[in-house]
Amino acid sequence: MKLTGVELRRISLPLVSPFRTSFGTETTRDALLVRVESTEAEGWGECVAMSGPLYSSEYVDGAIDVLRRFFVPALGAVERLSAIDVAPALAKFHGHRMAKAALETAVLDAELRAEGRPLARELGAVHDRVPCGVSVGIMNSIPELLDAVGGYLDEGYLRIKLKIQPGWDIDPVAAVHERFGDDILLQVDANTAYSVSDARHLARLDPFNLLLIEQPLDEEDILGHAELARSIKTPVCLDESITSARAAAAAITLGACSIINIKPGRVGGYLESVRIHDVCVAHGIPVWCGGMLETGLGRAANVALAALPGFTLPGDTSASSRYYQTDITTPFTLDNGHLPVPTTPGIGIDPLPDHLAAVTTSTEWLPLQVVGSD
Ligand code: NPQ
Ligand code: MG
Repeated sequence: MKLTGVELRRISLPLVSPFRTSFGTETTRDALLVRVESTEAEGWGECVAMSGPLYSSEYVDGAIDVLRRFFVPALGAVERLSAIDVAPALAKFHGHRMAKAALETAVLDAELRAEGRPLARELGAVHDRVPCGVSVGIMNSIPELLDAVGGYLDEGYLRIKLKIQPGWDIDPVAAVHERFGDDILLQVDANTAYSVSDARHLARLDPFNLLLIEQPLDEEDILGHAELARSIKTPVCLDESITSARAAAAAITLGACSIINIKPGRVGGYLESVRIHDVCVAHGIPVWCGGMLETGLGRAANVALAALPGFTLPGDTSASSRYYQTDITTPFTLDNGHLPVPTTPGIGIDPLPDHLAAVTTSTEWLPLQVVGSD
């Protein structure tokens, strides 16, 4: 197919409650949606960058700029474009994986819609529903945390992830462990808040049989994670550090992690996500699908990925209601702790026009040259 234009649409969705992590507190999700139009079909991709460079170096205004000035013109010049051509066409541009992922996903969605093929089957999914966990933010008090965790368990979530940081780690984990026992699947995520010199402190999490500790150290500190992994019992899982299949292979080989969280935005898209999945399966490394507070568009695609056979741990693929009162799509709802894998062509879901219009803060249309066919 040939792209005929790309729309960059900013939306602002209020969160049901503030979400606090070691890098800050978010009260609204300011996201970027990419819609491609082609000679064959339209397609959607969600850019998971935050409005500020807090989780990673990418941020929404930067993503818009690099898409407008470099990525969209580069793809616009390709006469016969398929999703597999997107990453090679953009390879000369360094970084900006979240922006690349959004554009590749939109092209993939358009291509699959045109061919009538669902994303899950394209990626190699083997399940029709996926088990779901939930990420629980840092709270003001332990009673408040216990209430929140109890509520999520009542809703059916199959795994709890507690956000931690220095000063909010051992005590909240001990309290959740004491209240809900050893039967719940419990893990923690530090979003890079510690350093290797905290190893002895983090070893105090050992008694709680956590599934894993996610990204305790700086994203570039692979050797630090390897050292930490040798000195604590809790398995180390990497998130921010894993930016590609090559990075995954290196981290595994160096002993920096025994579990990997795959987020398609962080690694440049769903096609690279499958490669990471394959590397991990070959090494016997369990994977799970992370979350970036996606709307229904990004969530649908994540659920398709999470249905691949190597995704053996519940992901952060929570119900829409975990984050949003009103989503821009038909909401994803939990059924016995699971979300259904979409079965219709492409990502398998469409924005609801009224809902989308209500949360849109700006749109920009980037027309592409269509060469005459005579
Ligand atoms: C993580 N996600 O695994 C992240 C990080 C994160 C579900 O814990 C706005 C947009 C706020 C993206 C907060 C979960 C966010 C965000 C946290 C991503 O590390
Ligand atoms: Mg994380």
